[in-house]
Amino acid sequence: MGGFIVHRFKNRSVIFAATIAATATFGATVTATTAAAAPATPGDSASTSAPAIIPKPVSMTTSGGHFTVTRQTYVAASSGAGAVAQDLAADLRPATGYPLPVLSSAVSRTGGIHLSLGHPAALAGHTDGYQLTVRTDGVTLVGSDAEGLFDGVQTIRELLPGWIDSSSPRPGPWTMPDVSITDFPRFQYRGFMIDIARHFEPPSAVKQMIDIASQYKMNVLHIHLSDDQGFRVVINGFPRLTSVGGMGSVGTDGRTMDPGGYWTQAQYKDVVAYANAHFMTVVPEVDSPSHNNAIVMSEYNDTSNPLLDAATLHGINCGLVNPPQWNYTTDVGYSGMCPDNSNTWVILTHIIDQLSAMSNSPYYNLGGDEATNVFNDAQYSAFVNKEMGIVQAVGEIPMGWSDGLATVTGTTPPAGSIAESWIPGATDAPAAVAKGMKLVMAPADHAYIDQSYPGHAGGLGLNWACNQCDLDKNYNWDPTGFSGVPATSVIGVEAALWSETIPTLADAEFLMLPRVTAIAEIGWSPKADRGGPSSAAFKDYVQRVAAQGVRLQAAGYNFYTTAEVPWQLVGAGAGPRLSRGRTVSGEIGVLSAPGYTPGQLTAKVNWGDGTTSAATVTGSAPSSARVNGLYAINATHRYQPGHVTGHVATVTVTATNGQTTTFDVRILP
Ligand code: TNX
Repeated sequence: MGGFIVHRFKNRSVIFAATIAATATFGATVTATTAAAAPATPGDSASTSAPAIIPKPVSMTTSGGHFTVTRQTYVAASSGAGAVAQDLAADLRPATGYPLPVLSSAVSRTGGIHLSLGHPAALAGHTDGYQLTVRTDGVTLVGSDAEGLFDGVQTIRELLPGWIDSSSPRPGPWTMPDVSITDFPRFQYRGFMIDIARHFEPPSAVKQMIDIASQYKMNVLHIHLSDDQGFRVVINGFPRLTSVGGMGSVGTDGRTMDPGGYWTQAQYKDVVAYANAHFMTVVPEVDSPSHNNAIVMSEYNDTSNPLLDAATLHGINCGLVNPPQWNYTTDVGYSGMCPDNSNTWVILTHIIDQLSAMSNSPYYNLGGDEATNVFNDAQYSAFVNKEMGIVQAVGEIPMGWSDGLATVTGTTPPAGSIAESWIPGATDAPAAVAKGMKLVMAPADHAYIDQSYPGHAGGLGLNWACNQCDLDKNYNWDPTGFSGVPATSVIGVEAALWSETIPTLADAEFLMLPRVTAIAEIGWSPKADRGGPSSAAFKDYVQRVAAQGVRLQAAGYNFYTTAEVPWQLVGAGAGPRLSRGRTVSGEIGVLSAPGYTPGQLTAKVNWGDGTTSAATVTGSAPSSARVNGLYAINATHRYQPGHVTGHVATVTVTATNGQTTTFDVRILP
């Protein structure tokens, strides 16, 4: 069998090499790499004057003052804004500990956050936009629709201190700078793709990815549900798809295969509902006519299934391996279902019907990539043309990978169907334009967030499209900047997290963050001169990524502390109690210091009584593919009688690279 199988790197580097030759603008991937995360030149964090919002808003002005969320703050919702107002209150309650009641819009007291739907002139002609005004006496958010309102709420979260994303109370104060923001997306489709076929992820993990992606205003969750190594959602009438096809996954760490898993239909619907509540539509993908060994292996011997014709069942296999065998490596381009076997269409029709009925997107993704080892053009186009007809018959718009669906001679995608362009240089995009398709741009060297980081941190990531790939590579490109790709054809972008190398949620987060912020910004923010690591746009962006550090750490996410970002130190007081009215002892604060080890940090405390002493910084240091945790700051002090005035101490933390932060600790009697 080995002779037939095309190995990933061989296969894809051929495509890649051809792309480089064909694309004059395509340069070699060279990123400056620094061995360790070397955060920040001193003072970098302070130089961010505008609020650090990702994606960057269309327009934003600041006016000096600030609004503070307090125990008295309420959220007011006018008609149609209630659900998003509840989201906002729920987002802000855990860290603030405040009640944040949601009231009807009739409330006119000052000090509230007012949410409504409307059509301010500045949003004319735009969908999913919002206007946000923060003033000392209150906050007003107007959404052009509920999705715009939700996106405005994400901006409110980013205007607050990053500790707002903590699941337990933090001391605040919860101030937001006074701003006037008008904002709307550049592209309607801002996707995040997760592959749960190569490695299984449970619904809870995908919900966390929804939290992350929707926080940066992404609005499509594309789930790659099936591939050679696994089939991940129950299809009624075909229990073997999951009981057989769901069991394995790509083997890592010397294993032949890793454990698999699958979702019930109830779980799938629950994830769709969760995505819906976060204004993400779910695009299901079951890859065909190749990349489907899990389907073939499940159904090849499903002879007692009354829906299938047992006598001709072996005829579903058109793959290069016959009889079919499991292959849990990262090989591609060997499997295939036969277009002229009736069982193929019984199986696919049930899959398409059931997934379309359970999803909430106008699109059904039939895959269509990397099938040319198995099928000639006539066979391939006959297959996908028939399948696109089935997709249309259930009222969905066909979507698939552009290298096949658009590029192979003889395919006839209906006008307005969607091609996802993934070949570096977008050489697979012009064919889609010529066939009247719309484009989602995911050029692998920029938007495939499964590619390795510099130093292959943690052994994670493939490297066929972008070896040693740092954040500048994800950020510095433009979806309409490829030859033969007119802006009118592009509906959006997608960050694709393929999972061959990622067995755990923490590994997935590591590759996803902060990269997803780059693709989110490209999808949302106005076109900018994203020219390279030294461009003004990139320098501005990495400052704003730096401000995400405390936010991501407060939320407990794993992420890559790239040396391209000047990560900041941010502390918060812990509110220690005096014992016997005089002694402070134990934890006095927490510190976010992404990428720093405790040994790089020193802390001292000015106790407010004329004395200063050292504090300790403790916690788990960063390790391979894991960010460090928040650090605890501990100290002991005994006030002299008569010196316990005000009970406020000041902590200063200094890193070996000169970065520093200062925060107050309110000492409780
Ligand atoms: C290409 S993109 C693939 C996937 C792999 C990915 C790995 C595409 C349509 N096919 O099957 O998982 O590269 O980076």
